[in-house]
Amino acid sequence: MRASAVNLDPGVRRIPYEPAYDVREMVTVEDVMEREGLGPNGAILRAIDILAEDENLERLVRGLESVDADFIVVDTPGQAEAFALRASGRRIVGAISARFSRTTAVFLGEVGSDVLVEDFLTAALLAKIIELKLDVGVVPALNKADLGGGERLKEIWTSVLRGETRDLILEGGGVASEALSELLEAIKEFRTAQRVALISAREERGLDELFDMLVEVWCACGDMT
Ligand SMILES: Nc1nc2c(ncn2[C@@H]2O[C@H](COP(=O)(O)OP(=O)(O)OP(=O)(O)O)[C@@H](O)[C@H]2O)c(=O)[nH]1
Ligand SMILES: [Mg+2]
Repeated sequence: MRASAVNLDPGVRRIPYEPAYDVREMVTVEDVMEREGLGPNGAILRAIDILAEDENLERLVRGLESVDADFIVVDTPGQAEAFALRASGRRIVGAISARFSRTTAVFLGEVGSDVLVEDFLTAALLAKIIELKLDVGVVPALNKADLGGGERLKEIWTSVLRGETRDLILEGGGVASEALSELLEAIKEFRTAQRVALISAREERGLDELFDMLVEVWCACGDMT
């Protein structure tokens, strides 16, 4: 099984892998800041809009087609809201999934931040909203498991996916937790994923489970080609 990585983040400076294709050949956040006089946030949004233009999308899909591998891992911008919650980002995902039928998103949370129950519930709610907005399957994964404390966060996130957050508000406390819990409860019917992969990219742990979860998504879509 051969896997290659592709960089779809126009804002990244250094990447710890050799990308088989890199969108920075079309646009970089740095250039956009310089050229259009934008700040970093505006420039990220603008760069994603530029990538979503017809001509660039075609170039991106051709770039992916040129990759000689069984699986392509596409590294998207870390600002998930800027990417997945905007029309341009979804347009990019749509163009990729129209060409590659098994396109599946991995929503990466991380251990070591958002450790307050309430903050983690908020992150899980964001993951859920992104799952609803994207027209592809989404597999939740919790990275940096090597930092410790991952099991507990995995449990919390799994409860969120299953719509079983009632007990968690006791731990988090406060009106905001309660409101969050109600929001999560309200959208639980739309859930797809049922579990979370606990992984460590650094120690290459949990990747088999993540892969199994991806296979399950592909099987559920009836497409194993
Ligand atoms: N301990 C630990 N650190 C990791 C792991 N994976 C990545 N890191 C580190 O976390 C830092 C941030 O890297 P990423 O989480 O990949 O995020 P990024 O790609 O830099 O940022 P965005 O794409 O903008 O979100 C880097 O210093 C990585 O070396 C992991 O599994 N364990
Ligand atoms: Mg990144």
